[in-house]
Amino acid sequence: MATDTATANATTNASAPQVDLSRTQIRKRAPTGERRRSFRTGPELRVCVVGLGYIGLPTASLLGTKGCQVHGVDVSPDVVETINAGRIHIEEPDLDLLVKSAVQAGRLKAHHTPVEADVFVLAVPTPIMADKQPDLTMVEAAARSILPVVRKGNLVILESTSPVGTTDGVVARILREAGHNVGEEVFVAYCPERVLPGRILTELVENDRIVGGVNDNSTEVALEFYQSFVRGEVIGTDSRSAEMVKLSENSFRDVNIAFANELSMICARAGISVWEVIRLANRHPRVNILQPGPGVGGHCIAVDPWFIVASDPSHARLIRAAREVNDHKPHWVIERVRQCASQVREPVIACLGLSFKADVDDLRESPAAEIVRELQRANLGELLIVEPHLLFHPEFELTRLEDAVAKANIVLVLVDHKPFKKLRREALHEKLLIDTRGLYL
Ligand code: SAJ
Repeated sequence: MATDTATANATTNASAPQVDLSRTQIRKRAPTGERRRSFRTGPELRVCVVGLGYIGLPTASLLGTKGCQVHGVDVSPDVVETINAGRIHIEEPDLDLLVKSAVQAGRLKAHHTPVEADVFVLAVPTPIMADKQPDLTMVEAAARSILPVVRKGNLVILESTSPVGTTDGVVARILREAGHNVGEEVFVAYCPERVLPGRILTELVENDRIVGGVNDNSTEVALEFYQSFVRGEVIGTDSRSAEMVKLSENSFRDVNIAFANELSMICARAGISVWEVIRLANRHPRVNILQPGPGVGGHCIAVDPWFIVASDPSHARLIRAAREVNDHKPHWVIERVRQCASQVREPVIACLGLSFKADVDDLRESPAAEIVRELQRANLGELLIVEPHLLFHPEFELTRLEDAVAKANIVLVLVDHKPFKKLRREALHEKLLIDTRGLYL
């Protein structure tokens, strides 16, 4: 397809034609050959979900409760065992109930290897390497793992956040190389997940979804599958656009949080409350500034923008700058702690929160955890670490909120967890407060 080639060459050929935006409308035509099977969810549909993490497991259990026969695949023996026992290995509201009911109804089974199915959903991690280049080895491995069981008429969907070109250049390529007629006999599409950790089960069903096939047949088949269980609108496009949509969503948020974080550092230097400034600026009908924090964490927003930067470094200047601002923020916070610690004789620092955002137990890419680790190394005083979402952590010794605050002379707020909001303000009396979330204004 000429437009795709033009996009692929964009980094090396500045005069290459731009992406053809008129392709967003999908032509409705039935796949060639025999009448194909239905891809609507129900007892007839066999679904194989590869990767049972934060996206794969909720998806697998939801499809199980919709009556599909779901076979989940994970490389971890612990994960497989836990799920088959009807339990879960991650914290997410109501997921335990959903998994239990799907497993007990015999609709969800976990295993180490894929089996024959009608639909394959690949939901594996796509991290970045130390040099900020995407690591697609798990997508490749997932695509190769289904090769022995893929049959004519199957639909293969990639849900992992991926650089533009991955669905066609990795997943479809592997299937083609194995002799499959992709687009005519085996359908391949990209459908990015869009759920917010903490609200996964609601958003899995309610959010609009974007579905992009490697050709029109594939888009059409994938649309039918998602439309049968998603209440939001499911919109078709091509796979490269769908990949870029996902990266744009998270880069949009990263850039906007970077703006808030930059503002917070400028306001602090000027002796102005950034929270007051944002609250008042947001009274303008066309202004909506996000909230500053200790940095940006999680495995999505702090990672995905790098996929765009890696693909076109000369143009992705704003996206890169935003990443740098957000990555710098934890260091700025540590510097503030250092200044406070130098003002008291025996610093006792209560660090409130370790997770990457409020009301979750997830420490991945968490700026809060990064800051606490650095404070441990810097040895500025006694550290009392509070994380109400964890009972125990091998790396951090945890203290109760009230005890930590009572004993501390410096209180460092890193996460805006609900229990922290309930703290009596008098408890903070005569303590130095570094409130990176604006919790105790
Ligand atoms: N954050 C701020 N200030 C804000 C909002 C967020 O500092 O005003 C911080 C959070 O504390 C956290 C980070 O940003 O450290 C990311 O949190 P988040 O709640 O914005 O997003 P995630 O990473 O939990 O989920 C995002 C979502 N993407 C968007 O909102 C565009 C979600 O819909 C995606 O499905 C998910 O990434 C993903 O998997 O890509």
